Amino acid sequence: MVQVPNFEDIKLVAKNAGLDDLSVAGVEPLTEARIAIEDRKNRGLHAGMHFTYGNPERATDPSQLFEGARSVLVALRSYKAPSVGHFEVWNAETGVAGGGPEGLVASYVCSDEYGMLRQGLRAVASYLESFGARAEVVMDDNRLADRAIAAKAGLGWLGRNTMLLHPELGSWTVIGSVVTDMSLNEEPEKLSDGCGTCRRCSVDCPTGAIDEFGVLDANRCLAWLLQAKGIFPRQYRAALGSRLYGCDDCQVLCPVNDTAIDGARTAVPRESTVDIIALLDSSDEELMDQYGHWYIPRRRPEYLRRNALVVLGNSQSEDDPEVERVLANCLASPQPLVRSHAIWAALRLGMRYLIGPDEVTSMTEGDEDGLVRAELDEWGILADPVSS
Ligand code: B12
Ligand code: SF4
Ligand code: SF4
Repeated sequence: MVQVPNFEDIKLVAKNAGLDDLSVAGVEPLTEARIAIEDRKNRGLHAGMHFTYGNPERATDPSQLFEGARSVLVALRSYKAPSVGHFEVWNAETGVAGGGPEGLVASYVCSDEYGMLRQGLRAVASYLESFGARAEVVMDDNRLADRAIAAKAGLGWLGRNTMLLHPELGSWTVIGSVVTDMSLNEEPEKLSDGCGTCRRCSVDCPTGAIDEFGVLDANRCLAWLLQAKGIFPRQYRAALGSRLYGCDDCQVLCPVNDTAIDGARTAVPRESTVDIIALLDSSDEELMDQYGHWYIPRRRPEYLRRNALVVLGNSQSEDDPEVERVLANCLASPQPLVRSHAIWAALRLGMRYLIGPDEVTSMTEGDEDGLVRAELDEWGILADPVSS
C-alpha cells in the first residue's frame, strides 16, 4: 500500500517551490460550475470561446483527468499587482493615453508566472511520485475549471468580478493543480462570499462586462476582445484606452486587493509597457520572437498590429511625426485587417489628410472580406472620397 505523506510536508515542498498557498479537494463533479458554464454558453456570454466551454462536463469532473484520480492539490501563486505608475500612462476618465503611444500589458504576463507556477506544481508532483503515487500537473487547461476547484479547496471565494479572491492574497494569483491517485486529507470548508454589498468591479469595468454577480459577458470584456479573431469591435475601441494585452481594471480597484500581501517574487520580469511605434515597425518574425508567449489569435502577428493600432488611435499623439509615418505605412499594409484599423486610428487622431482618393483606391484593392471598405464606409469616405 502507498504511504501517504504528511500534508504539512507537502505544503512545505510547495512553499519552497514558490507556491503561496496549497489545499486539497476531492474529485467529485463541480456541479455548480458546470451549470454556470452551460448557462453562460446558452446565453452566448462566452463569445464563442472554447476553453472550458468546449466540454463543460469534462472540465468540471476532475475524476476524468485520469482513471483512478482521487484527490486534487490546488495551489496559488501570487504575483505583483501593477504599480501605480503603470496606470498613470492612461487617463481612466477618458480612456486615452497621456504619456505617448505606449501600450499596457496586464500584470500576470509582466513576468513568467505560469512558468513558475508549473515549476512549483511539478515539484509537488515529484514529491508525491516519490511515495509511489501517480501525479499530474493541470493548469490553465481546457480540462479543468481552475477557479471552481480552488474555491472547492477553500482557497478563496468567487467574487463578483468572477476572480478567485483569497482572503490574504487577494486576486493577484494564478491557479494550478496536481491531480493524484493518492487519497489525501478531507477538503476544508468552502469560504463564503466576502464581496458583501460592494459593486466596484462592476461599476468600474470600462465596458460594463460584469452586470450580474460572478457572470462575465466575454463579448464585452477587453481581455477577451484583445484575443478574439476578426476586427476589434468598433463600439469598444475607445474604451480599450492603452491596454495592449489583458485588462486588470476589475482587480485594481477591488478593495480586497488593498490589503493583499504582495507576492513580490523573483520571476523573470518582462515588458510591462510596449512602445507602439516600435511594435508597428517590427517584422512578423520580430513580433513573434518578442510576443510569442502571448495568446495571439491564429498565431498571426497582424492581430498584434490590429490591437496596437487601436491603442495608437487612442493615444492623442497626433502631433508626433513618427505616428504619422507609421500610420502611413500601416495604411499601405498588404493586410486588410491592418489597413482597416489604421484607417480608424488615423481618423480618430484627426489625420483625414492621410486618406486621399488615391489611397482609397489602393487600400480597397485586395480587400476580399470587405474590412477596408466597411471602415471607410463607417466614416462616410466611400461616399465622399475627396473631402478632407
Ligand atoms: C476563458 C478564460 C478567460 C476568458 C473568460 C474569463 C471568464 N471570466 O469567463 C478571458 C479571456 C476574458 C479571461 C480573462 C482573464 N483571465 Co482568464 N481564464 C480563462 C480560463 C482559460 C477558463 C475560464 C472559464 O472556464 N470560464 C468559464 C466561467 C463560467 O468559469 P469561471 O471563469 O471559472 O467562473 C466561475 C465563477 O465565476 C463561478 N460563477 C459563474 N457564475 C456564477 C454566478 C454566481 C452567482 C456565483 C457566485 C459564481 C458564479 O463559477 C464559474 C465556474 O467555476 C481560465 C483557466 C481555467 N482552465 O480555468 C483562466 C483564468 C480564469 N484566467 C485568469 C486570469 C488571471 C485572467 C485575467 C485576470 C487576465 C488579465 N489580466 O487580462 C482576466 C480576468 C477577467 C475576468 N474578470 O475574468 C486566472 C484567474 C486567477 C484567479 N485568481 O481567479 C485563470 C484561472 C488562469 C489560471 N490558471 O490562473 N480569462
Ligand atoms: S478584465 Fe477589464 S473589461 Fe474584462 S471584466 Fe474586468 S474590467 Fe471589465
Ligand atoms: S470589487 Fe468588490 S464586488 Fe468586485 S470582486 Fe472586489 S470585493 Fe467583490
